[in-house]
Amino acid sequence: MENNPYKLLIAATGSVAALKIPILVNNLLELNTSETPYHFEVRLIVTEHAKHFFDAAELPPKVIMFDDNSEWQAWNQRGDPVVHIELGKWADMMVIAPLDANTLAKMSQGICDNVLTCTTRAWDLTKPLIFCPAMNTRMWQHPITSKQIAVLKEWGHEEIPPIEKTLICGDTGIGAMAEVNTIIDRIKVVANKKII
Ligand code: PCO
Repeated sequence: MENNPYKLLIAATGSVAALKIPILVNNLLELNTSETPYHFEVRLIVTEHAKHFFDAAELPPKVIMFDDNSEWQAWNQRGDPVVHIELGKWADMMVIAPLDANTLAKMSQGICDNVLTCTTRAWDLTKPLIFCPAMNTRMWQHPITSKQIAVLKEWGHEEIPPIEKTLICGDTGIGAMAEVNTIIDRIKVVANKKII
């Protein structure tokens, strides 16, 4: 199974819910036992603002993290790898958790100005892409949000909707990222479709 891993590209944007990235990634790798039909190999893409919310030292050593600097460092001349293209080819599935209001807006318009949005812009739509919005309730309720989510769904991307909680800023309402277990359960179901 380790020779034929299921390649998961986890992506994080600049919502405070990015603080859940270490637990999401660690819990995913803990699923890799001899009893499970899949063996996840995880790579992580982050925006510059996502890095603000977690400590990369809490990631399992096996997980390679890509940021904008990795993209620019990798390419110097013709023939060098283009990170956002290589990651898209590598991945069996992409999961954006959290997807903040800004990156949602950019994706829906085709804007690609960092390693994460360049990866989604070049995404092969035959492969699954799951997104987990997270934002303040007031942003969530603005009519532009549902319009932009509908665009992503039209392309076949799948939403795991945000939930109601008392948010980090003290407001209570919809906008918190779906629970890590909910996200992992969905990843398992989608991954199983490829394996079975
Ligand atoms: C800030 N925005 C938010 C939205 C994202 N928040 C969440 C949860 C976490 C804690 O349970 C951070 C995961 O609150 O997803 O808080 C308000 S302006």
